[in-house]
Amino acid sequence: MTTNNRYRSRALRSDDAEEKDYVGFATLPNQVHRKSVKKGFDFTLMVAGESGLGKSTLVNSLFLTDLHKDRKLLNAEERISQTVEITKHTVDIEEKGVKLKLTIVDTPGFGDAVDNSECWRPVTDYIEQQFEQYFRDESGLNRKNIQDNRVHCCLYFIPPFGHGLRPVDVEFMRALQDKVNVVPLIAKADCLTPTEMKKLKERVKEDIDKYGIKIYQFPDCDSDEEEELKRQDRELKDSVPFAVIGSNTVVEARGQRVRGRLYPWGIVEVENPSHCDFVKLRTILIRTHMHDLKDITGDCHYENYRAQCIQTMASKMNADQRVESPIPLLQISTPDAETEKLIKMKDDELKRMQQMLQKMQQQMHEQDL
Ligand SMILES: Nc1nc2c(ncn2[C@@H]2O[C@H](COP(=O)(O)OP(=O)(O)OP(=O)(O)O)[C@@H](O)[C@H]2O)c(=O)[nH]1
Ligand SMILES: [Mg+2]
Repeated sequence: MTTNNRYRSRALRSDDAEEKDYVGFATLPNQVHRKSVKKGFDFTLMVAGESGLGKSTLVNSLFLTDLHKDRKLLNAEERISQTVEITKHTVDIEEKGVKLKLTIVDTPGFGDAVDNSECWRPVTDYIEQQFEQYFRDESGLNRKNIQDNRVHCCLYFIPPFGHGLRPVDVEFMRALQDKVNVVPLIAKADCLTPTEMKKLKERVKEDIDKYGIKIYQFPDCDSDEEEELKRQDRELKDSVPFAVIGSNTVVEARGQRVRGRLYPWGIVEVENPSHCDFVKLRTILIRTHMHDLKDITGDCHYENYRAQCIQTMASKMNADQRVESPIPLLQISTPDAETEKLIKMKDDELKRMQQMLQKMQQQMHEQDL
């Protein structure tokens, strides 16, 4: 019997002695679980940052999990070329019966133009367009099958070559911070020694504080969690900004086929925790914090957008009676004098009938006595 069926049959049994005091609402989490598993999950991840930092390579490494399909992996790397426009890839993944619709939004890196001011604009515009679409759908007639394309997380790539954040990084992350969950990464971690990496991470963290950049904040672990879990949680948080390495080639290391980069002096393994934080990043994105990232997107970022939209619409409506809103509004007509008279007549009639009913009830009551 599957776990779900076991729960269901337990919920249906009512003659069980130990279930005497069991009304049944304890199965609510299982009901929710069943429903969400049936519906499936979705998650949208975006990458942004300077050109050539390995954004497209990393997202390919993140979700191509089958190391043995090396042909496919090699082809994937061959295919990766400079990203010239915002591209959306959607894949349906299934693991142990749980379906996930994963969308990756790859953005072209900045840096090629002489003037990089407002280089974040296409990215923030894209995020807002998804909010706008969701807002329209949510306010429309068919709210049941809304396609949710809102971006749940943006991985921002910081170059490994500098001494901290550059003004353009500060500006870019600030432009993103109120629209999406920003997770900062240090790209091409194989370019730095462990000591250099430690120093750069500290500088980046200092800069994030100094410039008041709001990055995604990991929720605190519950105080009654196991010590081991708390330790893992701390380790994850301490690793921010995550140092990552991307590769789509499979190489032979210590007798095993691993995803990595082959250099004349050795192999850099993408999934080796002593080489980079790739596994930690994948853990937070997929295993531990996907739901929280989605919650914050809906409850904070989208909610802010929605509130702003409604405010703008309201002030527009106040300013002039013509409604020019991003969504079609229902016209609420004010009743004219004739309609008001009719409503009043109906109200009076209703009142009279109620009084009559009360009288009849009273008479029946007196007869009974
Ligand atoms: N050393 C090193 N090179 C990498 C890494 N990841 C990617 N590269 C290489 O860097 C180059 C650029 O990679 P892309 O993934 O195209 O970079 P991108 O950020 O998508 O670039 P744009 O599309 O122009 O924004 C390629 O030659 C990759 O093989 C890494 O972790 N370390
Ligand atoms: Mg790219």
